[in-house]
Amino acid sequence: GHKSVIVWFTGLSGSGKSTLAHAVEDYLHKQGISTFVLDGDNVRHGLCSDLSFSDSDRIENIRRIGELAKLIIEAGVITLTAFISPFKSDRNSARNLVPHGDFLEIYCQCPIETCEQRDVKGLYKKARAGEIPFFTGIDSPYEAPEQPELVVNTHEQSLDDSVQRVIELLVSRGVI
Ligand code: GGZ
Repeated sequence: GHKSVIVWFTGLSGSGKSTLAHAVEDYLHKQGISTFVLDGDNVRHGLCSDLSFSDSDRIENIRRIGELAKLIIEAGVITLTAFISPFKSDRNSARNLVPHGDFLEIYCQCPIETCEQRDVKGLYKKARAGEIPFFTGIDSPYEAPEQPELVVNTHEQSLDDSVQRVIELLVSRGVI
């Protein structure tokens, strides 16, 4: 058995949130544990397709994701969310939707220079060229978590190491 919790990844675009969430999911699936990953690919194109990247729309994006994650854990499924979620207050609102201990915040720390070098989708280049306004880390803020349950440094740690750190957290918190 396992406890259903929200595992909330936060960090810049290109910091590895979604990759890590899916790698943790693969690990848990091999143990027969049911999980669900929410990320931009399955949320921003559907449930939140009416929202932009203005501060107020990001706040609404994160509010919906928090409520959705809460519903999914009520179904007994570990929910992994991978959104920039740049504002501390919105992450804390999501945390406060569920019982104490059922929300684990994981900061995917990575220097913006590295995210920009990776530039998997070419978005940093476009943002620098002024083609994407309000890009996080360039002309829109990112508030780093002060007391996350875990920090993974995706610049220095391998993906396997980061997965192990997350699994250790889940074990130490009695989730799995
Ligand atoms: C940041 C943006 C922007 C702007 C489009 N700022 O690397 P990606 O592509 O896949 O991740 C980014 C994603 C961020 O969406 P979130 O829902 O996670 O953001 S938030 O939590 O702030 O609501 C990036 C892409 O969308 N993208 N425009 N202006 N990222």
